[in-house]
Amino acid sequence: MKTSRKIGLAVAQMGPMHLADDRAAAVARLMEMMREAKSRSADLVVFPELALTTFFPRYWMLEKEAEDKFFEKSMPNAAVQPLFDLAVELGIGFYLGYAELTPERRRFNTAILVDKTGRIVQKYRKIHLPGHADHKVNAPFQHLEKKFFDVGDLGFTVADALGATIGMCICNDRRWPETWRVLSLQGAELGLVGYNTPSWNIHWNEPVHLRMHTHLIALQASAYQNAMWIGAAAKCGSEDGFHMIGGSVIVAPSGEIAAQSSSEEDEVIFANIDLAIGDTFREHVFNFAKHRRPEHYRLIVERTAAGPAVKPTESPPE
Ligand code: CDV
Repeated sequence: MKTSRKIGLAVAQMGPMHLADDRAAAVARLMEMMREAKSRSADLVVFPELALTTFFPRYWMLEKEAEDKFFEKSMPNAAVQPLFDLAVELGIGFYLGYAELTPERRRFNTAILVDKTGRIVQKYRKIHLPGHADHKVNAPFQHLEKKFFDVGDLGFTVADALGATIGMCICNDRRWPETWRVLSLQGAELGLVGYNTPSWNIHWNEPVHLRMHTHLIALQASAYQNAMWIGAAAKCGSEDGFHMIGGSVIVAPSGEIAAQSSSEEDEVIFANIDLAIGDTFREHVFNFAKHRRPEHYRLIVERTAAGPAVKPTESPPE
């Protein structure tokens, strides 16, 4: 049995952020949940994707209007500084998702990892951007991430912080096995993800229950196959009439759910996670060095879309 290596992990789910809600309201809610996380002895609290605003990609507007209303020009800025100050005061780290406008006027869907001293130790810019860039006039709402955001340019990286090797991703990234494998190949023991998942799919008539099912199955399989813990924080409930799923979870390297939210409101869930559980999986069934066969995985990096079958390298036995 391995010596346990425990860290307190909190996931702070947010209920709806309406169009009328300003940054101060968001930050006040995040601060309240950060206090609760600390009271439950968390070392780290995970907040959602685009936690400071409503999920604005559902609205058609010009890029400039979106920049003015929903993007952060610096981080921390005056509105968010109290959250950083509280993290230092309490001695707690956090993951925070927000819309980033760079000095070069590039726009990213971004998450940062902040340590207990208030320092940004890692930044991630969302790579798998779902949705579309055109105006779907007949759709009940838009999903304009391809219009408002550039594809992330920082790759999938890990940081040694808060007692763990931590990797980050954002929302739709969690559905792609490549995300988690690239993180686990760098030794990630804990993956953090924030999300806004609309309950309805504007592209096809997907039954609502599948939204929760595919969310959970992606996280549980990814945690297991990569021998890592995952903390996933929703922004959920009905934002100005547009409903999004909850289902914030902490998943163990076994794929089992260690904690799950039970509301569609602001809610903190917590688990005292033992990173050593991941070591056991990494040593045995997912001992990458022993069992992976990258020479047979070339298509994964050579192809984006599915293409023709490859020829077998040898004839099958008679
Ligand atoms: N914000 C997201 O990336 N949402 C997607 C929706 C569009 C499916 C998700 O994967 O949850």
